[in-house]
This record gives sequence, C-alpha cells and structure tokens, in this order.
Amino acid sequence: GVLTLSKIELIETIILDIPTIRGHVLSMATMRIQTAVLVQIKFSDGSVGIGEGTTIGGLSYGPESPEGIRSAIDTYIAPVLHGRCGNDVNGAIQCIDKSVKGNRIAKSAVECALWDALGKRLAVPVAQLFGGSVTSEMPVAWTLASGNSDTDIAEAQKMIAMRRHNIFKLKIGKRSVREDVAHVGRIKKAIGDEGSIRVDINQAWSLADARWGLKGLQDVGCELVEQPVQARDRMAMAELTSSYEIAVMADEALNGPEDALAVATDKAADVLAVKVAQSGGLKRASEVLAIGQAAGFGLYGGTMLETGLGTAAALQLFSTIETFRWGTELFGPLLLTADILAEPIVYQDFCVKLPVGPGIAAGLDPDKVAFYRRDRERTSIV
Ligand code: MUC
Ligand code: MG
Repeated sequence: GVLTLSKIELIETIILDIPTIRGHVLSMATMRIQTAVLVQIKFSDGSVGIGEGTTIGGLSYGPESPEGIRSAIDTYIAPVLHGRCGNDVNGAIQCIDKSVKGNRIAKSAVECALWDALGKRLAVPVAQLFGGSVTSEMPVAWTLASGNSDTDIAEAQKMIAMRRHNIFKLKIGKRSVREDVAHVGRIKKAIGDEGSIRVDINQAWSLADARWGLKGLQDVGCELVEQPVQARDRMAMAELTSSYEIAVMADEALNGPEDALAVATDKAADVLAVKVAQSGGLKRASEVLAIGQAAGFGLYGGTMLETGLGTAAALQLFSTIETFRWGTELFGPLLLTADILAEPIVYQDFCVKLPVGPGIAAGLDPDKVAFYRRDRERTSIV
C-alpha cells in the first residue's frame, strides 16, 4: 500500500459491560462482568481504526477505572489529536504524552486504534509495522479463580482434556497464606505432570506473608509467583527474588519502560509480565520487552482481560518477539460470555493463534457491540 494523507477526524468511545462465564475471584475483587472501553478513530481518507482499554475489578487493580479511561480519551486525548496526520503514530504518542500524564490504559486504547488504521491503510498487519511476526501461535495459560479448589481442579482437567490449556495461573491472596498454599498444593497434586501451576497474589501479601508463602509454594510444586507484594516495594521483590528458587514475576510494578529499567536495576524479579495496556500501548510495551530481553528476564505475555480486540492487538506485538519463556495468558475472550469480534480468536493445542489480516486483524460484530454497550441510546459508533 501507499500512504495517503489521512487526518484524524473523529475519536469516539463507548463502554461495554460483558458478563464473565463465572465469578473470577481475585485477592482484591470478584469480577462478574468485564468492562471494556472501545475506541474508534475515523480518518479523512475514510479509514477507521479500533482499540480497547480495560482494567480489572473497577478501581481495585490500578488507578484507572473504565469511566476514567473514557473520560481521559474524550476530554483530554481526542482534542489534541484532532486534525493531526494519522500516519504519524510516533508524533501522536509524543503529543499525547505532553498533555496527559499517566493514564496508560487510555493512551494504549487510542494508540492501538492508530496502529490498526495505519496497518489497514498499508494493507499489512500491525506485526509488520514492528518488523514482522516470527511466530503464528503462542502457548496460553488459563486462570483458575472460581474461589473453590474442587471447581478449579475440574476446570483444569477439562482444559487439559480439551487440549486448550496446560499452564494454570491460580489467583490467591484473599485467604490466609496457609489456606492458599494448601489450595495450590491440592490442585498441583490433582494435575500432576499434565500441567504447570503458577500463582498471582495481586500485591496482597506483606513481606512476612510472602516469605512463608514462597517457601510453601515452592515446596508444593508451584513454579512461579506473580506480584506477591506491593508494586512500589521493589526492595521486598528483590529480597524474594534472591531468597527462593521459585521464579518471581513483576506485574503491577511494571508501568512502562522506566519501571522495567528500575526492576532490572534493583533485580526485583526473574520474570516480567508484559502488558500492552499497562505499558501505555504497543510502542511502550515493545520498549519494555526490549529492556526485558537486554536484562535477561524471562518474558511473559500478560493480559488486562481484554476482549478479542485488545487480545488481537497484543498478539500482533508479541508475535514479533523471539521467546516468551513463560508463554502468555492471552485468554481474555474465553473468560467472557460473548465475543465481540466477527471472527473469534482461535485457541487450539494449548496455543492462541495470531489472527491474519491487515491492522490488528480484528473486526467487530456490530450486533454484539450494540447489545453490550452501557448507554444504548448513543448509536454513532460501529
Ligand atoms: C493479572 O493481575 O495478571 C490476568 C489474568 C487474570 O486472570 O487476571 C489478570 C490480571
Ligand atoms: Mg497479575
């Protein structure tokens, strides 16, 4: 394709509320719906790009809420982009960063729509804009978080039998450390060598809890522990990383490349959970990945439990990376009762497949979008 002048003319947002297939019990919240902010950008040449911003459990995971993401885009990001050339994605990122601090999920949703439209104008996948994909499928974990050990075991066994997942991430940190370690041990024992077990604490433990926790977890065969303590407490993360055999992963501690560098400097993890939204977009996530590779971290492709849209965007970038030693957790669409994509992302043989097509290679199903949108009276988008 040849680049034509394409001014940013209209940036629209809507909020979708999509029920989850079961309660998703995390240390800080129980999710029964996932809320997604959809962004659609229209350009003067008639091209259109789409993006998505999600968080987890309202304001319980991090400082951006769905409503805040939407408001940041409508009130502060859209006006500074209006009239700019849509091909100048780097210029748009600079321009947004100058007038909006933080708000990485909002920035990510908008930036994704810019990349999507650029890819479509050039008739190439977004992965090509990052140098091209080196893989077309990636291992994908499933999160066991029903709140009940027996339900989790049945779910894991079903996933293994279906050949959909054999890497399981258990959400713990809500109950006592002793109860949680027993829960993890029961699940590992039931699954044996058919699957691997990791846990995510979502910052719920004190350093003292974490010392007992990591010791207990590695004894029951858990291979990795994600963000056991507060994100800002890199010293505690560093102590845990150096004191136990079990791998320690940073998640909430990683908000963009500057944090990746700080985690590397402080040796505050073995593994980085790289999330597009939390990094501030595909470009910033690519910078986090570069730092992670250079510093010798194990890499893991994380999720903010996006729909197929954000999942497709992450796949575009992650497919350009040589090795995610710890795989990915790009299972977001599978946790939702409905897929908003016209062509759902394919999960097969324990892997998620990179969708094929221009841009992020994700097209919306307009009926689904209309059904799940929070304010059904507005109809301008899709
Ligand atoms: C997180 O903290 O990693 C990812 C999978 C899941 O179930 O929740 C998320 C968030
Ligand atoms: Mg996490």
